[in-house]
Amino acid sequence: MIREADITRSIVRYALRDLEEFSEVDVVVVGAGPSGLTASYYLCREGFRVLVLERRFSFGGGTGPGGNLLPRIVFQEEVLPLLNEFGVRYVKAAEGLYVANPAEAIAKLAVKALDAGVRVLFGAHVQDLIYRLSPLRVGGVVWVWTPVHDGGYHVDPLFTESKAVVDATGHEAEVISIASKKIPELGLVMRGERSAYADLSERVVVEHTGKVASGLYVTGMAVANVYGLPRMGPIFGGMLLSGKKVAELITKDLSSRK
Ligand code: 48F
Repeated sequence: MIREADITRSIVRYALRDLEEFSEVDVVVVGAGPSGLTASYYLCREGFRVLVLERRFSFGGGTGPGGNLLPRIVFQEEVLPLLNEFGVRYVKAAEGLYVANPAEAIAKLAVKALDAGVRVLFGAHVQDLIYRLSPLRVGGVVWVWTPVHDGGYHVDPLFTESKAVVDATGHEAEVISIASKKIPELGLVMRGERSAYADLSERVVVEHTGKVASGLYVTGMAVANVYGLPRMGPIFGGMLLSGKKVAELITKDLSSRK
């Protein structure tokens, strides 16, 4: 017979083990959209302990709705090796452009990341950062459960310390926006996302991906908001390339500290 008490015990015992482990990791990635999942996959493959905190209860961020709710997203030619690595199927749709199904793309990114060892916590809203002085650096994140945040209750949070924090929160660039207001010592200024220019945006978002302060990195659409770059709409190659690039930069930075 299935006992309700055993259901509860099982959940509490294993969930609390996870939460204890999540008090300190190597890298916190905020956001389980395409850039965050790609970054976390490549970081985990390098042997780092990676935790993805996602305020929703699902993967994908802006991927699922495709282009204006039409179930297709677009990738450019240079990203095909990554799609092949993730096992995402695509077909050629125009010169240099390939279409894929958003549900498949995000499911396969998520499976790849989880199989590599990435830990994911759903319903965790990052509301602040941990910082240190001398030397000045970001040292982790401050988070509460999403229903607590959305309910507007004042509930003291939990912390996750880390060597690196990645803002993969999409258009809002929530983490860096918080840092720009609450850690003035970092001197961060949000320039705000600009109007659409897909070709330019795909290039410059990847170029600007990287470290914004000691211990704090940016990837994906958040890059556009931080640096005043154009948006690109439902083309996703830059998100994957940006995620891969930030993972490589963090790997270099953390490896040189060992
Ligand atoms: O928005 P999102 O998919 O960001 P991305 O990886 O990709 C952008 C594209 O989806 C698309 C685009 C480019 O083609 O224009 O928009 O840059 O995923 C961001 C994730 O971060 C979560 C949010 O719920 C979403 O799943 N998120 C945002 N703020 C927080 C957060 C927060 N404060 N704490 C936890 N998660």
